[in-house]
Amino acid sequence: MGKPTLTVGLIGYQFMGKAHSNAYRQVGRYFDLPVDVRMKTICGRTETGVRKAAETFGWEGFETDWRRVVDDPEIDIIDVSTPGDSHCDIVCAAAEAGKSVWCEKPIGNTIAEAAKMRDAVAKSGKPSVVFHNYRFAPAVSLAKKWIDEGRLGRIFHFRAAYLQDWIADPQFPRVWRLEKARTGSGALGDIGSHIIDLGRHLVGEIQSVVGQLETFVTERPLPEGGGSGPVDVDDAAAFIARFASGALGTFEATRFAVGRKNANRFEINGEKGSLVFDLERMNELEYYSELDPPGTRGFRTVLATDSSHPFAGRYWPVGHIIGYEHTFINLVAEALVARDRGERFRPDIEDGYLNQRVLDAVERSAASKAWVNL
Ligand code: SOE
Repeated sequence: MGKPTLTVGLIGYQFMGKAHSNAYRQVGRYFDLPVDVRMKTICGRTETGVRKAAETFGWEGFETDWRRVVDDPEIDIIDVSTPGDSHCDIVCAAAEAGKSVWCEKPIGNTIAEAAKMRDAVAKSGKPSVVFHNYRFAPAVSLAKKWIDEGRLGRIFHFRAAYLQDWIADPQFPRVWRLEKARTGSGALGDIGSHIIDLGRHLVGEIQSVVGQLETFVTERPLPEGGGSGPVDVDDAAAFIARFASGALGTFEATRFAVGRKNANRFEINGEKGSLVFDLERMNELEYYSELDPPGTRGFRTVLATDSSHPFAGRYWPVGHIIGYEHTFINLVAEALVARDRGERFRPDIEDGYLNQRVLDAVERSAASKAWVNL
């Protein structure tokens, strides 16, 4: 008697479609899973593009109409990796069709959409997933383990910055991520959602925020040519948060940190010590402990590949480091195991909604120039 099979339909085939395809294809080769993953259908609007993606990424077939994928009775999981303006329609249709929804972040373009998706998934009774992949970098999972073990004690600060620079050139075209109607918000939702999720995951729920949004370049060439168009989303966001625990959060998300390509870094300061994670050194966790003998204290670098560390041994022996793509493989593995055990996987659509509440509060705070309570 072989293992049961979970059949996946993936909607979207660009960057996240590529990362998710790799995870579905690889996960069974590195983890002992209770199920086999069948990569049945990948979907995209342009036949030439999605046909090539199916061949390249290893999908059995392809579709150009997502509704046909949602209606396929053989499909158990609908993975939503499209631009934000189609998430709500696809997620709600998939939930209503009784599928398990696995959605990219942020789940919605607005809090209203996020609430609708949360409700549709809750009504379906099916487990859900949101692709906040950085929780599953071994060093971040190790930070979570140590915090939960009380190694830092009371947390005073969560300080996070997610810095990119891919649109610092004003001639970069107004792609879909720069159009509010397509994407909801700019750096705030796209990369700010990641550090919000990490803050909630590692420190706890956020009680109130005050924020500032900035759009440095307000007009850009249209990608299809023929002139230029307005940019109506933020290029950069900065906000302060008060966690329900009383910890203080400082968050920055920008696409204008010239020289920073995908620099996602956080530092957590507690009464007994501090932790620092930097995606550009993603296998390492910087640790300072007040418990060390006086005179010997200092930040040390822990390489999160030890046999006692999360995900250890899944890929290579101690000291052999892993990469960005492995965070998605780890996430998929954890989600499949949780599903099999009937345990709640996190982050799920409820986390996606709670993250969206913070995004919405920051936008309202920036507009009103005042603190907003969640
Ligand atoms: C673009 O900012 C992007 O691809 C984000 O959408 C991803 O979530 C992030 O992990 C990498 O950068």
